[in-house]
Amino acid sequence: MSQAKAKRWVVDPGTWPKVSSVQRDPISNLHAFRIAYVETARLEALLKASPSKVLGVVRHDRSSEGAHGLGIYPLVCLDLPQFNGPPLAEVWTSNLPVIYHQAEGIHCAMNDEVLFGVVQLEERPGTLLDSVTYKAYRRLLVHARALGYPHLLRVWNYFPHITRESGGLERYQRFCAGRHQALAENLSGFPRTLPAGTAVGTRSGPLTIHFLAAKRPGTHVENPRQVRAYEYPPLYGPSSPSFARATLHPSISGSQLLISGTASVVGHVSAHIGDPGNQTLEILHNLNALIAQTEQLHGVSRGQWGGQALFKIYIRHPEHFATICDILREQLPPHTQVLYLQGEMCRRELLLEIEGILSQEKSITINHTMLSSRVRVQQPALSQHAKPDNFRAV
Ligand code: 3EB
Repeated sequence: MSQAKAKRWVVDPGTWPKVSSVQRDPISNLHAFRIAYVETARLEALLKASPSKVLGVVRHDRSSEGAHGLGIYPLVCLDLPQFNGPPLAEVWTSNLPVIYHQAEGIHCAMNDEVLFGVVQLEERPGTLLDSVTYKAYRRLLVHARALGYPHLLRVWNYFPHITRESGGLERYQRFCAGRHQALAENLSGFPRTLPAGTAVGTRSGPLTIHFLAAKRPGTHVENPRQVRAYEYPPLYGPSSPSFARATLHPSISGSQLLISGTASVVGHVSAHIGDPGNQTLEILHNLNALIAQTEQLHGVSRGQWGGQALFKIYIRHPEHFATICDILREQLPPHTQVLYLQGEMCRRELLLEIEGILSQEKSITINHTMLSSRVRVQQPALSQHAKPDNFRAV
């Protein structure tokens, strides 16, 4: 990487206005990152008030591209139409000092713990998605390592026409091949160190990858109800998908669980074909199992997930929105921030996918009775090996 070409800014910590009533941190004011869905209409005012604290912004209306082109923070613009409510942007903030870095099409913001970055590559006519993906991943891995953040925690991948055929393979399969090759070559500890992931099809736009990397390793978690994605049989493509089901990021002010895009997949098979309601319930079951696994293996107890919680729901067909939304309104805890977007899953039969971020705040004991009464999950009819666990995590 050419340091000479790189632009760098050091920005002092300032004060970030309160963006959401659910954000609270009574123990420590220092946090490596926080995320909030903020009304796009309020975004500019918030950013102007305190640009120093922004790690990155994710917008879901491509028309916004260039709107903040002069911002020093990484900006991700995705063509994933939002279903309901006022337009929301996802804002990543930190109250540690932040440094920005831009080089070779990569834009990063970093503090003493984490790096938030985005890389975007156009697909030129005649090039295949595997080679574009390989190039993007190589770049991000090389840069993140050179900047001192070798541990990938979480990656989001977006590109159009995800299930379209291209040269005898589906585009998602080509994407998986390029990603697999770059990670196998450049990620130390591969595949056990693979980050949590999302891969969703947009309506238009370049290959856009944003990611969170860290100075210290996170803990990658697998789901007992699902085959590890990187061990999927070749049935789904020549290279397996390179992601973990979740990553736990430990931090002094409390940990975050970064949950991958979770679909109605049991074992490695898509469940409830054609049935958005049951796919939603199966996903909740998968999320419960994943959270329970994290708690068992990593000494977290249910009552500790009292910090902020965000969920992003990707839905393939607008006509399924009402059904899915009705279920999730009941099932997700009231203090969660939820964003519904229209996007395409990598398998044609998958109708939705849910990703999330849960936070713990250390030293806070939350009344368990209060938590259990907040959320009740109906057990999906087709649950086989999952525990009868309620979604009490947040
Ligand atoms: C699945 O479980 C559904 O390729 O990065 C979910 C999350 C899925 C991430 C990825 C794919 C990815 O296989 C698909």
